[in-house]
Amino acid sequence: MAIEKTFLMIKPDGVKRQVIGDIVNRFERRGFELKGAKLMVASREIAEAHYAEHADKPFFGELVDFITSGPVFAMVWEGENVISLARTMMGKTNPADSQPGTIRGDFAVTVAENIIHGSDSVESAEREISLWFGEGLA
Ligand code: DAT
Ligand code: MG
Repeated sequence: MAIEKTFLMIKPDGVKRQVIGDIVNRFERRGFELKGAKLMVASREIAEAHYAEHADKPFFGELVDFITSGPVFAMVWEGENVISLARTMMGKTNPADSQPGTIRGDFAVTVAENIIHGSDSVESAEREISLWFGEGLA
């Protein structure tokens, strides 16, 4: 285990549902530190780069449409083992499989609108932080 940084993003459904505060609060209470955050509408270019690993999937077009459909709340969090612990706190990709008490288990019911993104490895965290924030984090 190590001190890590991860990229988390509240998707347009989460921003519309007004659960930014609740979600930020969960990570603060767990003991993680917020290192950067911004509300922004993602360009198609950044959305396609972010989800490049899914470019061949049948849902890719809808995924990019959805992520660019309204503001997202992009964040960088730091802490011990934060990459994997944040994924546990988020719940499964499909909210139907997510336990109550997880973010997706509490706020979502369909995979297409599952409230939050979180990096899945050290490599993807580094790539995503640099894609969304560039340099200059606290
Ligand atoms: P995760 O977001 O848990 O890392 P992923 O990387 O497999 O999951 O997929 C990225 C996003 O794509 C996911 O959050 C929601 C969407 N998605 C995944 N599988 C899907 C499917 N079968 N139908 C529609 N959207 C899907
Ligand atoms: Mg993923």
